[in-house]
Amino acid sequence: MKLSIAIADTNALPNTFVVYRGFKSCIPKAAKLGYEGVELALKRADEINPQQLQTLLAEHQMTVSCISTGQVYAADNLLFIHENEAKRNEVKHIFRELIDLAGQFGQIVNIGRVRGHLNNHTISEAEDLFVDVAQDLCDYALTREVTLVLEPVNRYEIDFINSVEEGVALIKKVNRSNMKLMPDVFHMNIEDRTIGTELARHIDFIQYIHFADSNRLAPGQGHLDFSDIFDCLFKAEYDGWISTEILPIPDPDTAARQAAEFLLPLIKMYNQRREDAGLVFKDAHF
Ligand code: LER
Ligand code: MN
Repeated sequence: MKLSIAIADTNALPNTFVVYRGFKSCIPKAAKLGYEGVELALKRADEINPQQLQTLLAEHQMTVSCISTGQVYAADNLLFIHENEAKRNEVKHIFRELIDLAGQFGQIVNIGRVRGHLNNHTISEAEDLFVDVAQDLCDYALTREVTLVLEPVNRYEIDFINSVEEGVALIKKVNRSNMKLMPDVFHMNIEDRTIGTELARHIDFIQYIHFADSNRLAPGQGHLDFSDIFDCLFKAEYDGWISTEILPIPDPDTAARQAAEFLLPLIKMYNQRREDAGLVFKDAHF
C-alpha cells in the first residue's frame, strides 16, 4: 500500500477537490512530507507537459497514482450520460486523451461526477448511456493498459451511483476487465451501511481508494474509524493506492502534513503486517 495526494493545476476551478494546486511547487512539498504518489486532477490532458512532469517526478522520486477528472465535469458540464450525442462524443474525446496520458503516467483514470446526473433519464436509460460510453472507453483504454475506475459519490453531490453496491452493480453491467471501482470513504460514510466491511466485501472490484475523514478534513481530524478500515483492507489483502483527497483546511500545507502524519505510520504498519504474513509480492497494483 502506498500513499498519494491529489494535486491540480494552478488555474483549477475553486470547486476542485484537491489539497494542493500547482504541480511544480507542490510535488516537491508532497515528496518531502513522505507521499509517494501524486493524483493529477485534470481538466484536459494538455495541462501536462509529459517531459517536464517526468523530470519533476524523477527528481523527487514520485509516481503518478491516477488521473482524476472532476474538472471535466465541473468546467464544461460534460457528462457520460448527456442526452446530446455530440456532448457524449466530446467527453469520449477528452477521456481518450486523458487515457493516452495515463498510459504514460499512472495507468488509472477516474470517473467521478462526470458520469452525470439523472436529469430526465430513468435509471435504466442512464445506465444504458453510461454502459455504452464506458465500454467504448474501456476498449480504448485496454490498448494503453489503462483501467477506468468509477467513484460512487454521495447524494448531495450527484443522484446517480451513490453507494459502493450501486457502483459494483453498474461495473458488472459494463463487463470489462479494466473497469473497476474507486471508493471514497468520505462518500461511503454518508451512503454505505459500513465502511471497512463493505470495502472488504467488494475488494475484487476495488483498484484505488480516496481517503478523507468524516468532515472531509485530513484523516484523524474527524470521526471515521481508520483502524477498522485498515484492518478490513488487510484481511481482504488490498495492496493498491490510498489517495488523500481532503479540503485544504486550515491551509494546504497543514492539511497535507496532518494527513501524512496520521496515515504514514498506519501504512507502514500495514505493509509490515503484509510482509510478516508473506503477502508482499502477491499483488501487482503498482
Ligand atoms: C472526487 O473524487 C469526489 O470525491 C467528489 O466528491 C467530487 O468529484
Ligand atoms: Mn473522491
